[in-house]
Amino acid sequence: MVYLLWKDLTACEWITGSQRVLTGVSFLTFDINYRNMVFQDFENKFQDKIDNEIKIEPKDWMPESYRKTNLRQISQHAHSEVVGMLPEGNWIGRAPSLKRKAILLAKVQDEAGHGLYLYSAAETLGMSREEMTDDLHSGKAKYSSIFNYPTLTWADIGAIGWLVDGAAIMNQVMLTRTSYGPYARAMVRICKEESFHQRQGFESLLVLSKGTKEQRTMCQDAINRWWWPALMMFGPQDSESQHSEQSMKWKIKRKSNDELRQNFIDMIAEQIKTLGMKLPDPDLKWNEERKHYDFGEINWDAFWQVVKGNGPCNKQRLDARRKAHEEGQWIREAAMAYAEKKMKQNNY
Ligand code: BYC
Repeated sequence: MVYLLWKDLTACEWITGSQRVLTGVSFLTFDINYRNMVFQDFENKFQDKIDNEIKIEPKDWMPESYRKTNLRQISQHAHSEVVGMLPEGNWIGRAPSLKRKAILLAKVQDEAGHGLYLYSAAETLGMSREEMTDDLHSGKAKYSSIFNYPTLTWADIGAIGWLVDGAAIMNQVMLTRTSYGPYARAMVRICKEESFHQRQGFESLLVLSKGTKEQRTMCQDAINRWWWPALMMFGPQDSESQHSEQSMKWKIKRKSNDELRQNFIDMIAEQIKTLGMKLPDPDLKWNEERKHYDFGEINWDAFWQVVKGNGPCNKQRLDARRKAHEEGQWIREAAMAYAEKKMKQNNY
């Protein structure tokens, strides 16, 4: 475009016989200024759309860093759904009744579906599913810290449903209004399914909380172990969150990490009363002035250790994903061969 303009300008000056000659240096300045002007114009229009709640769609112009931020977040989110199947899948064969087994199977299948919608949304930003999978397996891409803890007893499955899916919904409801269209639309269905997941988790713990002494102890123990990791799901404190400010400006995120964490604590601190259990935080206390619960210090060192790959199950989780991928190679090949055969039959 700039080249054409330069050509037009010289042609025009030649035609009008202008004596003015643009030197190499002035052309360069012109070129840079022109590019900045065009870019600024695109960027202003882009931000106007966001400010006016118009969704950004795959073929729309977007700043490269907006594309990268969405790609990073959506693919991490997809990986979390897929890795998140592992701790729960661990209990499918050991669920205490047929009813619980059927519910758990359905839930784990839902998570696989969420992963697929999200990978598809991320692909619209120009990265293939294969590349995203490779990034997960090589450790380059992150997934939620929460899935690096073991599921030691049946009560952990209830605690995951209630606390982990509960934290996920708190975050994801705002994502149904995120500025990137394909991500927002994927989140609508995901949220509907997640709210069923949370309720089934709570109901499962409610049964345990009304059960035998051993069942009540098991329920409390699971809550003790999942509480702090669930709070870490919302990410680092706002003061340490490197992406929040820009993501809020672009309305990728609509609430900050700390705001969502506080909303979650306020909700759970009330719900636990129905269970007759305790949250493992001696500093948890209603603050009448703030109209929120105060809570204790989160162990951020432990959080960053897990994020960096040193949590209790990081290695196990990635090994399981790599193995599943290798063992699924023949299925991918068979699906490709079938698709090629069909295309030939239909003369494509
Ligand atoms: N774990 O600047 P920040 C589910 C990283 S699955 C690991 O605040 P951002 C379910 C962060 O990536 C639910 N890493 O980042 C499935 C960044 O590092 P990079 C999963 C974390 O993106 C199965 C750095 O720390 N939900 O529900 O503005 C069964 C600085 O953070 C974590 C989603 O993925 C973490 N917890 O905000 C059951 C929701 N927190 O990337 C349930 C979508 C932060 O620069 N994601 N980091 O290397 C988000 O909303 C945001 O990405 C976050 C972080 C709020 C998580």
